[in-house]
Amino acid sequence: MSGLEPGRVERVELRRIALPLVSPFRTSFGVERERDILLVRVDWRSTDGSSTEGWGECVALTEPTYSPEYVDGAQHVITEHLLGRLLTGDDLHASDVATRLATLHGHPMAKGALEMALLDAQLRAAGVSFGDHIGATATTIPSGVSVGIHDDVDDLLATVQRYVDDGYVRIKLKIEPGADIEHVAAVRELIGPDMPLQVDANTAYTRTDGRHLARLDEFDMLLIEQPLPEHDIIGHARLADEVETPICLDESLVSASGTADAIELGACEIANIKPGRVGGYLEAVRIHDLCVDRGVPVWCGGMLETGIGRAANAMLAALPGFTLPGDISASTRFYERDIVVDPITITDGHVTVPRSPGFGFEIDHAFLDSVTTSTATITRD
Ligand code: SMG
Ligand code: MG
Repeated sequence: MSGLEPGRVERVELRRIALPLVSPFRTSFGVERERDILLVRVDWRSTDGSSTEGWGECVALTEPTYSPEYVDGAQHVITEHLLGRLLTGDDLHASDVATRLATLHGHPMAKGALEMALLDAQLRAAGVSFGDHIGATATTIPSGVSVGIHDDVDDLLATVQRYVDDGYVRIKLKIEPGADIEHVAAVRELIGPDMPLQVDANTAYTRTDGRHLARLDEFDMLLIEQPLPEHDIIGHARLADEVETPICLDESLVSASGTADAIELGACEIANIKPGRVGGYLEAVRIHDLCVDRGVPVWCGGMLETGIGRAANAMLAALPGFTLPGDISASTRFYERDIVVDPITITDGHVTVPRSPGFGFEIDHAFLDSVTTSTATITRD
């Protein structure tokens, strides 16, 4: 990677933490109440002899509901298969991680967490922020909030009103069959015609739902996110012809090349970029560049990250192609207390992009220790 000193990984710590959510978060695939999160800490030694630590956050959920990965599996594949390939050689760059792990299929969230930890360390060693490294320019970014499915429409409206009062500039509603048209209509009426609104189905519909989903067109939304199963690219392309609201892909997009194909087939009118889903922040930047080149608007998704992942997402979303508000809400949206000393907050609906080296967060070690449920250390031979 240009301008960064190569080095070696001396030691890796895999830490699991338990963080309760401030309220249950329901999607079409289930309810999250507490996060069990895998963090990766690396001790990095540059070829110039200096030592730095770097942190990565794995976005795999407890169960393989959002994608095939799950947190126990991610820890297992890292320990048994991935790490060994990174603990050799003295002149590693974070940008080599994907190539070194390429013969192992899948597991983008596990790979992405490792690449993130190395990138954080390598950037901190150079005193450079990830944002500056990739040419991100925005100093603040608009903050959107993702609202879970509510059984009761009045409860949903009360929740949305609270987020509007908090200053969020864009509302995303989770939907599923039976909790869609009526919910969107009520929220649109509450927030008025001008506030940006979008929905996310997390694959809950089928190819035959085109006419039903077209009923959402009258609510003038930014996009419909991932209505169909992730492998159904042709189905999304057909839906894009049937429905006026732009179709945005999330789960379907797992690489830059796959994103290029989905765009070419007419299935992806807008892209949700999530670094964990695509194997890391460097592939996320490549997808951003590709989408800018093809004229496809992008925004940064979220996986209920702690302050580690949220800071990194904010830096990524400061790239110029991120023209739509992302799911980068305040830390307090999900957590009572964060594991960083400088959690993401929103002011006038915007998040200030961190500027300090690496991914720009500082760990709150005492609190982190208090929520740690296990720690495993792997040292280089
Ligand atoms: O981090 O603000 C966040 C969550 C955003 O809705 C969100 N994420 O499909 O986009 C998505 C979901 C995935 C996680 S749902 C448990
Ligand atoms: Mg989504």
